[in-house]
Amino acid sequence: MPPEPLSPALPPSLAFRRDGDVGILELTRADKRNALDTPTVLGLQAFFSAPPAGVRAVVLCAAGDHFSAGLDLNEVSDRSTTDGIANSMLWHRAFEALEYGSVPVVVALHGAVVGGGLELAAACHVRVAEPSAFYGLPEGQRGIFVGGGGSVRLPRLIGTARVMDMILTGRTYDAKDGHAAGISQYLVEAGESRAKAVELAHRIAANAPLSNFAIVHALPRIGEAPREIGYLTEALISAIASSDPQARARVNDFLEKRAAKVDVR
Ligand code: 1HE
Repeated sequence: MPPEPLSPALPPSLAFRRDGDVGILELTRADKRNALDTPTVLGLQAFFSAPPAGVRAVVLCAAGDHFSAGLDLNEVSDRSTTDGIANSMLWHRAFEALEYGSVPVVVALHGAVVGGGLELAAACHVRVAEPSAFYGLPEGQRGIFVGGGGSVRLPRLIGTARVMDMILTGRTYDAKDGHAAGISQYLVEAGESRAKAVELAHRIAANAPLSNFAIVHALPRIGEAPREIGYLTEALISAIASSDPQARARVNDFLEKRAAKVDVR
């Protein structure tokens, strides 16, 4: 599959391909270990704010030996406090566009998944890792702090105590321990993360669009809402989703023995 040019154009650090209704977005700045510079972050924001027509799920993956070395440190050295705030808020908007966009995102992880790279992975909806993956937050060592929403998302994913330890001491987790801690949902063999992510994305793309919308938008918000608001939101969303013609057709397919049963996979 050749890369597909998009409008607005992606920066050279990102490439897009299609596999049917699955979009594959690749970080392509392998020579800099996919360090995330401002054009890349703006490219992610533009892409996820308006995914290409016909794309119903996205795989985010990376070229080279590492998923991402995080923030491009060249951008930090001569930045004012005001510019630092603006830059962090730019990352927030970009990763929110991903997390609360219109398509679920499966991320394929290998090699370094550190700093802003881990923040990016945490904004995705499903994480698939290879044995080479390792996770770290070297911000403490670099004299900085997470700025891509990591202090919001990572404690929810793996707990404040682990994140505190990672930033304070520079502790890293290998793929196995990261998986046990809950960073990845799938741990696959070397070289298989992209194929697994594409397989999962095809499964997601086959869901009813309204179900995927409810899952991506309601589930995390319900998790953060007070109980009574959570129950109310759940009742409303589930009623809306199940009154959709696609839901009716799918339920009828099952009742009339045309749909697959739940199976171990
Ligand atoms: C970079 C970056 C970067 C590599 N910014 N240029 N992130 C970090 O503190 C991680 C820093 N990176 C590393 O620890 C290592 O590069 C890796 C473990 C990821 C990979 O090691 P290796 O031996 O494969 O590569 P390398 O030789 O260290 O790097 C290759 C090139 O990429 C080299 O440039 P070159 O011109 O000498 O070839 C590196 O300078 C460059 N490179 N990482 C800029 N991060 C929103 S706030 C988020 C806050 C953070 O993300 S803090 C964490 C920053």
